[in-house]
Amino acid sequence: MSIIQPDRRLLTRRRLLQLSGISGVGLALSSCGLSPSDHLNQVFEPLNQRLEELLLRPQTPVPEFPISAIEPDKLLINSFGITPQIDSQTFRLAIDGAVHQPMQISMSDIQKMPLTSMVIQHVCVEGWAAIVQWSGVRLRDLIALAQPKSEARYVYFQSADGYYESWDLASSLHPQTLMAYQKNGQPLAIENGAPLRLAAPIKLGYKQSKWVTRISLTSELMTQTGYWEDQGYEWFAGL
Ligand SMILES: Nc1nc2c(c(=O)[nH]1)N[C@H]1C(S)=C(S)[C@@H](COP(=O)(O)O)O[C@H]1N2
Ligand SMILES: [Mo]
Repeated sequence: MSIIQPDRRLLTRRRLLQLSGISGVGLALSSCGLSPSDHLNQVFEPLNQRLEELLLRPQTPVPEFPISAIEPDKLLINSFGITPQIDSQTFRLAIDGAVHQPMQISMSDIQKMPLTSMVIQHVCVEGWAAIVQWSGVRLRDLIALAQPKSEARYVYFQSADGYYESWDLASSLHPQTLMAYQKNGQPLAIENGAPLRLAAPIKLGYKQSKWVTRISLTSELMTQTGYWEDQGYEWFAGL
């Protein structure tokens, strides 16, 4: 299964990773619907991650698209199960784990934080992509509020539909990694993950959890790394 290449720079980076022989990126892109039987990926993930972090320079901003490039009809709804209905008035996002200040934060408090908008490409491994504008709060600002402990290295995201994901901390602190509550200038639709979803130009679509209810920092990568990852998809899933 092929993937849309947003630009040559990304192709070059991916090539580099493939040539280095350490990347699972190629593996993931061909694994749609398959379930690799080997667990070697798991074992090598931390090594992979360190090298990928180095090669991809996770804090480097990804070039954005103009507003005129937005493709409103191209973002396909991709949900593995039921669409949870969340009351944004009573909703609280929990941030806990390896933090000094565990917290529960309301949407109105989140919406008082600085708003960041970006027009980026969303890439799904199933072979489609869409240029979308996401607006919301930087995940790094939320994580900073909870005061991460020095041992924090990974970030787990729990979603209301039972979906779960984990990211490396560096990617989570990227300036274009957002907890979005708007899409294309409108409040986020329920199907797109309202009230709050992950959005970032640095990772594949399945890393971008919708309906996030809980963010937990950890020092270790635990066995259940993600809904699709646990079925064989690559964990880092960098673009
Ligand atoms: N909670 C949750 N988040 C999810 C998914 C899901 O099934 N549940 N699907 C993922 C996949 S594979 C993609 S491509 C995007 C799709 O986002 P969209 O439905 O807003 O287009 O959501 C991601 N986040
Ligand atoms: Mo996807």
